[in-house]
Amino acid sequence: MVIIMHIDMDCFFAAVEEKHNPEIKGKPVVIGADPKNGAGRGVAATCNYKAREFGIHSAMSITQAYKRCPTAVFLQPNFKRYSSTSQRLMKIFKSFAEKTQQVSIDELYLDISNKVQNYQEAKNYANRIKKVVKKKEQLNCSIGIGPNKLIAKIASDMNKPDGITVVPPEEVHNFLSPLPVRKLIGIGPKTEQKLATLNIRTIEQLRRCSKQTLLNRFGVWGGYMHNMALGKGSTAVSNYLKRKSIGKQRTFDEDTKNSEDIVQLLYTLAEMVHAKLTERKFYFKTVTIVVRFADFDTRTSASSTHIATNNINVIKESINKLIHPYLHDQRKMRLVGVRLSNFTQKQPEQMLLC
Ligand code: TTP
Ligand code: MG
Repeated sequence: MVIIMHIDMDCFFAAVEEKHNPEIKGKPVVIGADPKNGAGRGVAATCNYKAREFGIHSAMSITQAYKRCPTAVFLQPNFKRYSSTSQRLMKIFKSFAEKTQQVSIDELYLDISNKVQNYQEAKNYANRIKKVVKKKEQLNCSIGIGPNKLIAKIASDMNKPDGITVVPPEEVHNFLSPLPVRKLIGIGPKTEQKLATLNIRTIEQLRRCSKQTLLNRFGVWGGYMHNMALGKGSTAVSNYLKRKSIGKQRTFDEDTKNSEDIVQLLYTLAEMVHAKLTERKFYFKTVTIVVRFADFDTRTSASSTHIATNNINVIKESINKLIHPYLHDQRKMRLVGVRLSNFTQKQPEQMLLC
């Protein structure tokens, strides 16, 4: 039986600050830009749960946060501190499973299939991990456990802070049904709005919608969303994707403004990066092109897909779209490049999902 765990630290930056300044404990704490008595610019990176009671949240403008709670403790981020804490935490977490995958500074997946026999044992295992983290780092985390990464990730967010949420396979549908579609990975405000026009607001409504309707409306992404609504997701927990990008660039023999030559070279570079991609069995989401003009002015432009792919045509279509504005520039080009990034490694079962 596959059992996946997702761990996410609670109000990470704020919790680290509270640990370092015990005198601010219990007060609302906001980490982010300087509010300058209400005239500041920038946003809140995060805030502790006390500050959340005032309606403050990540990415809110710092002036708005200040308005909601002027007496909060406002601190500028100390990234070095967060990064060293994160490194120590990850070391602890990684001692609990052979297969782990860190996804951000404060979260990671663990494949604990070979550590526990069932979901009850998984819950006990989660409690053990939480205890060690509390003892060694005096920090809280929340843990989600499920049959794949999608379910584990949604679950870890359900009982924050300091919670554990266990979703065995037989409970996946009931667990997902009442949740808003936004809980699914990749569904942001735009897709949410489009789904609302089809009267789809909950994951149950998304599941009940015919896959064909979603395919017609959203293309491959629609099919993928439907699979998520059914609770299907990846079980690949791997740190293997160390490489962040695969890129190639070439300088023209002579600076040029000839669109055909430019696109032709970009296509050749696309073939080259694609060969490397398939060699590594990677799937990408982001294509970036680099353009350097004769005066050395260098520009990059990127586009991303919702779903990771290894299709060369996607690279070429992105090139066509991204290069277009540069072809109208008066200047000649000296160099072009193509870069792929945002990698995943899909399992064969997931490829069938799309
Ligand atoms: P999150 O895990 O999203 O948030 P959190 O840990 O602060 O709170 P929660 O208890 O809900 O998990 O992000 C981890 C850290 O990343 C967060 O402490 C600060 C940083 N961050 C930003 O800098 N900007 C952002 O918009 C978000 C969401 C997070
Ligand atoms: Mg967190």
